[in-house]
Amino acid sequence: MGRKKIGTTWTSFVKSIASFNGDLASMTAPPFILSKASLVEFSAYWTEHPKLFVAPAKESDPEKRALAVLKWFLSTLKQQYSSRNEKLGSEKKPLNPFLGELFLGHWDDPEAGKTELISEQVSHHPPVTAYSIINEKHGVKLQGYNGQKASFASMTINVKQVGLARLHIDAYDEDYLITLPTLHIEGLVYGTPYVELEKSTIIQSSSGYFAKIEYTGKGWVSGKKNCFNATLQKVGSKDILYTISGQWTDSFTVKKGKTEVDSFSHKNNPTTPLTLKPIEEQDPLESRRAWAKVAVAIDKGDYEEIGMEKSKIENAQRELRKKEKEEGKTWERRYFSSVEKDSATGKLLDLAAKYSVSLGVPAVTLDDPSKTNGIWLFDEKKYEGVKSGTREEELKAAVEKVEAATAH
Ligand code: HCR
Repeated sequence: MGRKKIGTTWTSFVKSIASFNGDLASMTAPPFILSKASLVEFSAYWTEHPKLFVAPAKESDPEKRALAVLKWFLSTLKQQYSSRNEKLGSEKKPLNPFLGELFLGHWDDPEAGKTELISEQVSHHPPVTAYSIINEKHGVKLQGYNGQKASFASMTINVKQVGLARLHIDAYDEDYLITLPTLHIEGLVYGTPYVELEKSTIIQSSSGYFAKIEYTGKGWVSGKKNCFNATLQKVGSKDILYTISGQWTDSFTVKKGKTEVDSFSHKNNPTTPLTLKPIEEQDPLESRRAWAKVAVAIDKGDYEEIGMEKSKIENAQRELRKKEKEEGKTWERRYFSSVEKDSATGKLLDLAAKYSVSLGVPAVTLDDPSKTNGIWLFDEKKYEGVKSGTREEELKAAVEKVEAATAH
């Protein structure tokens, strides 16, 4: 009886997404596939292995640094795309962050030291999350922003990511541009959704290294899912310096020619937990605190309560936007600013465009900024203002506005 009910609900859900408009936020899902985590939390997946995140800074040879960056990137894929799916086929729909929603925390690692995470929802329509992840001790900084464009075809949800990530290593004043993979949801028809990556992503370094990762899905020979092949090349040469292949959800090997020189397995590399403030000490705009009541309702599986609690947040946001429009104001992002041009990214894109063509890889271009409501950069001045307390009044006023709108 219960099984039939879930089956029926799932079928109507799949039917309903067949007509959705490409904005993931507009997709309504039954309570049993709702996740308690908001998309603003997903930025944390970049650094659940802080040791690998800072490893490039320890390499004095640029080729080894580029390889270390590639290894770290590959290690992040399991967290990004399957960590909510430990039991295969249990992917869930995340909560849609509201404008200004924050996810703040840090990782403490005996080797890497402290790595700080700042993630902020910088746009609601279209939904865009920006993040900054900094390890001061090793001078490694990652920043980026991303949104998603989705479509439904042949019983699957196809998701194109817009935006990019950029890693900076202070000691070598080196930048790495990382493009974001396209993905689709498998298992929809059977009620067992999981992510499969497709096509390719590239990592272009300012020092002239070019990594290409090709997602091959289910390997023809191995029959295993989530497979990939990656290569690292020096720009201007067709020689392949390293190849890496394996399963991004499990393990991979690094080869120089035919010789295995390194390997990585998730089994032997447990993740480092992110430290968050207890909910009662969090800022009211921090994700877990803001969505706490919705999370309780999701745990209970109470659709009505979920709807009611979500509506409180959504209506308050609508009211705020309306007021801002009337007053000719816009919501001040706490940590990020939108820029017309980002020259560091521009240089990397030029390099990547030049070499991708010679290597037969589709040219890498910056997504039209209108798709992400701008190009979003971490704003150090804003950050310093928060840390030093000089923006205290401004932040207090912003929180009061949200709280007043929610109380209505
Ligand atoms: C596609 C997805 C929402 C977007 C998620 C993104 C692309 C967000 C940015 C992160 O850095 C990387 C990332 C990882 C996630 O794997 C990806 C999500 C996977 C599923 C979710 C869909 C909206 C869920 C659809 C609902 C299913 C159950 C049918």
